[in-house]
Order: sequence, then C-alpha cells, then structure tokens
Amino acid sequence: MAKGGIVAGCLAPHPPHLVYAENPEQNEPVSEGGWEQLRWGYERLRESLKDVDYDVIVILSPHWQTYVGTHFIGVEKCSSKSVDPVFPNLFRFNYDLTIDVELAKAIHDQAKSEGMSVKMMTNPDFRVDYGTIVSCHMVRPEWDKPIVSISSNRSLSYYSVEVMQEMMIELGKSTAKAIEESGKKCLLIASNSLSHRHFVTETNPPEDMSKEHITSHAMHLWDMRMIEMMREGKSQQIINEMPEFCEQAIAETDGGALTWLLSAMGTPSEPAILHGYGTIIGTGNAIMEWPCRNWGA
Ligand code: 2X7
Ligand code: FE2
Repeated sequence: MAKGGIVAGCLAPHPPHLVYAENPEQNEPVSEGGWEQLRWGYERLRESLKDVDYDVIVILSPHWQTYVGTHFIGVEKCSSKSVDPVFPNLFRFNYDLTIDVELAKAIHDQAKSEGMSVKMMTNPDFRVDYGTIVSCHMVRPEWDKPIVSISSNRSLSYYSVEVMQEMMIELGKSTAKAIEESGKKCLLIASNSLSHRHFVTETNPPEDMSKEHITSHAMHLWDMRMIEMMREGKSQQIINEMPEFCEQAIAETDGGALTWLLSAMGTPSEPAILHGYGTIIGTGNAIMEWPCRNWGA
C-alpha cells in the first residue's frame, strides 16, 4: 500500500458569523451578508484546494473540550441540529456528516501506544461542536468528504499552556504517523481564531460592518506577528512564543489546534499562504494554508 500523507494543513477559524453571513440552506437564521473579507479568504482557500485529491478531513476544534484525555468521534454517521450556545440567533445548523472511524481509531491507537490518554467517543446521540461544523462547512461546503473529529484536551486547565503544547506536539506526531500508515490523503484543519478578546455586546443587525474592528492595537500587533511568522515558515518560533501569545492575546490557540497542526506537518519551515484576515466581534481570524502537497518527499 502506498504511504498516506497530508495534502495541506489549514488554519480555518470557526466564528458562526461566517456561516450566518453565507446563508446556506442548512442554517435557519437569515442574514444580509457581512464579514466579506474573511468569506472571500475562504473562497480563495477553496479555489486553491479545488483540484487537490484527498480522502478525508482531519480536524481539531477548541469547542469540543474534554478534560480527561483526547477524544475522537467513533460513530460513523452524525446528524442533528447544532446551536451555538452564545449565538443561537446566528447559528442553528442542520448537519449530516460522515466520520472516518477507521482513521480516527488508527490515530487514537497510535497516540495510545505513545502513552497518551485517549478515548473513542461512541455515543450515537453526541452533538458535534459548532467549531468543527463551521470550519468544515467553510472549507468544503459540499460535505462530500468524511471527517475525523478530534477534541481539545484542556490540559492547560490542570497544568499550563506549556504542558498542553507538549501534548499537542505528541498528538501531531501520532496523527502524522497514523495517516502515513493508513495510505490516505488527508486535509488537516486547525479550527481556531488568533487573538480572542471580543466585544460583549452585539450590534443590530449583527452584520453591521461599520462596527467591526479589532478590540485593541495590542491584539492587532500579536495577530500580525503570528501571520508574519506563518508566512515566513517560522513554525518552531510560533511554538516557542505560543505561551505568551495565548496569555497576552487570550488566543484561541490555547485549545492546542495550531500546535497540533504544525507538529503533524513536521514543524515546517516552508511558508504558509495567507488567504484572508478579518475580525469578528473584535477577535482576529486568519485563513492560512500550508500546501504540503507541493513540498516533495
Ligand atoms: O467561537 C467563536 C470564536 N472563536 C470567535 C468569535 C466569535 C464567536 O465564536
Ligand atoms: Fe471559537
């Protein structure tokens, strides 16, 4: 069997505002648009991936939070309504998705053999988190690929960002090894915003773009610093600076997704492509792609 591999790694943020603004048939609320800078960024990412052949999307979302180990959805068919607990006015989405349980189990088993605490989630009534749904929808709205859904093990709550990072680096390595042995071509998604300080009141209508901006200059500087490092291929430096970034920018990278992604791609020194940047209720969001398929063996 040919070796499997990662065709691309993506940083794909998940504020539900993006799906709300797109007005897909699965979402109940109706909008007048908004957040176009980011939605055009997603358009460019989809264009970049349109002729890329892959079997499965592997995604880690900070909104599936588990406190004892990393969990993987182990149910083949998931369908229900996902309602954002903070923005039920924007996101009530009917989803119907397929899980690649075989690959999920392979990553689980590999991580377990490395001594990590892991669990297959087999509850058939499990509600898939909105982070996973929004990022998958914006990257691949056709919903024609199975996914592997990985939880965010909040070890930072018990220990520290540093411990969380160590675990995500290990999980990334296990993910890469299991993918290689599976023979499958995979698209990896880290589902998170960058700086995450947000406004606490909503405008009327929510898509009033005259009110949308970053919450502070400090948050802007941190976002630009992270994007520049990604564009310059400074993955190791990103990992080194992650604890400060998480603390000072209240960054959503604290969920481990970006560190996991960088580690799975082998902490690349190749540059990432910036497809778009924009703010959503004041948080910073970048759409980035690492085109691993072009890097050679
Ligand atoms: O989950 C989110 C987020 N990360 C950023 C902004 C707004 C809403 O939801
Ligand atoms: Fe979020």
